[in-house]
Amino acid sequence: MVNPLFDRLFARHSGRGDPFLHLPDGSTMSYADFLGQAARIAHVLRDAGLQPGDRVAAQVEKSPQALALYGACAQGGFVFLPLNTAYTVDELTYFFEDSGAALIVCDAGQAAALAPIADRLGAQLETLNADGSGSLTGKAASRPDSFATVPRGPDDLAAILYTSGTTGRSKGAMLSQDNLLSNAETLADYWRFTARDVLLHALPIFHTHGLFVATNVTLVAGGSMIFLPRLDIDRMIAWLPKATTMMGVPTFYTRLLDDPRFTRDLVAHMRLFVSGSAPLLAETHIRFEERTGHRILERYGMTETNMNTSNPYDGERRAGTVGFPLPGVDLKVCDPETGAEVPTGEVGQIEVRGRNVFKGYWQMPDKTAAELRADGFFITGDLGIRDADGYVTIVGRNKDLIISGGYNIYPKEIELILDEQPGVLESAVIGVPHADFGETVLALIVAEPGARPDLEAVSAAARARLARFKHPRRLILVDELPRNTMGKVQKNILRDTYKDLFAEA
Ligand code: MCA
Ligand code: AMP
Repeated sequence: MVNPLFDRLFARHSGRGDPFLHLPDGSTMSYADFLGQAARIAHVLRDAGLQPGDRVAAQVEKSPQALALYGACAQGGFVFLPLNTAYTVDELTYFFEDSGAALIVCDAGQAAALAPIADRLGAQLETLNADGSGSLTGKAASRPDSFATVPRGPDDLAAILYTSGTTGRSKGAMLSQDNLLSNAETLADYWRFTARDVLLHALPIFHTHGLFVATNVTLVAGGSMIFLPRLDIDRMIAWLPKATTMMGVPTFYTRLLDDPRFTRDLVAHMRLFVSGSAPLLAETHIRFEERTGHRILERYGMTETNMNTSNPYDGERRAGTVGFPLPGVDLKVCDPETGAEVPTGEVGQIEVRGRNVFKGYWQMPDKTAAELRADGFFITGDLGIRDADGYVTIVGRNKDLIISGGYNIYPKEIELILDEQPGVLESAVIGVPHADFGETVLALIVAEPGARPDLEAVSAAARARLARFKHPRRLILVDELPRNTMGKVQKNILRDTYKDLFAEA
């Protein structure tokens, strides 16, 4: 075994002429063609002088070629660094610089804006567009369709995924080959994936859910994916008859339920629906079962840990819970202050340990030490309860985090920008219930004495620097922020005050 991740996920499918990807235009891409494309791209990367361990940062639209870039990185021993397509140039600059990316791959439309940054950082730049064209695939076209796989060990890094931090500075989660592979194998087994499975894939491929959960599980099982560029209900409904399984964030399920064409008959043949990345309301779970007869299987994970818990395949999928720790995952519910385990049925902070748990934050030893205990337990920042039957329920967060449509948003990053604006004394950014996205961003602004900040200008400043999904839906001027005796802003009071603002569809 020279390169466990590549050998077990990709190489074992070499020569297979049957479909790996079913594409929106009705065409398919076979495993053999996909692996050929990955090998050609691996040649381009190596010929560009990249060494094993170098970071390849990619902000590209979802396409078979974008997925082949992931395969190329695995085969060539490069560290894949996928980036949300919504990130602004400001946000990207930080990721490129922090990771020391050797190569940046972006859409041609972004190249002019990113080229000077790549130059300054000494990184190379290639383009890859939504339709698969671009300089990367252009160069790859003339390269051989096989590549001598670069040897790698289980502890070598396969990917870095940035997650936002409570201080406003994003942290690069270092994921090893074994982190990814062990979790994919566990999930494929737990959820009974086989080569006959056809997964309806409409998630983005720059986060754990769409890339590592959906794609790696399919690769382990040798199944295929209906590869849609994004959530598009018309297309989902058209393709569901050809699928056996689907994965999505809760918004996928609420939007499907809102469509009268989503009927019991349409999905009678389906084997499995999986939800995660954000809490699935028990009400959605129940509505889904009433409509379709299927019980959604909810699981719980993090960028740093891949998947930690899952409802059972055969046993009861209990609404509102995230199920049991997966095989090979140790899970404790602990007192946040002392770290001691709390009794069954009591709320505590969830800690997890296992082969799935990451290697730490890229070049941030202090942050790693603060969250990853010496005995291997990772402090998730999620608050949960384990009941007498062993089911885990997430009841809240010990971290200031908003999850909107499955995307994580750390208020601090937004508050830092709002606080800099003329006339703003301070701000508090909170998540409030939202009918479509689960939660959305609301900003409360306190003016400097005597000042009248221009809220539209304040909002424009945030828009210029932050990805669209992080923009506050509304800014509200308030006289002061509620504080406790320690002077800390009581966001729970604010969340309660504004809870009904966006709750109705
Ligand atoms: C798009 N917009 C959003 C979001 N997505 N705003 C807030 N939150 C979002 N999630 C913006 C758009 O830019 C647009 O702005 C406006 O909202 C409406 O867009 P719409 O067409 O409704 O959005 P969409 O394209 O349909 O996308 C919604 C979505 C998408 C399908 C929920 O965000 C999505 O695919 N989310 C999945 C995220 C995901 O994969 N998370 C997994 C992270 P404008 O109108 O101004 O143009 S991995 C993870 O969390 C862990 C590890 C785990 O457990 O999985
Ligand atoms: P991320 O930083 O994108 O990896 O998001 C991880 C966070 O998403 C976790 O720490 C949880 O707070 C949340 N999360 C993921 N899955 C679930 C779920 N099924 N229920 C509730 N929260 C979830």
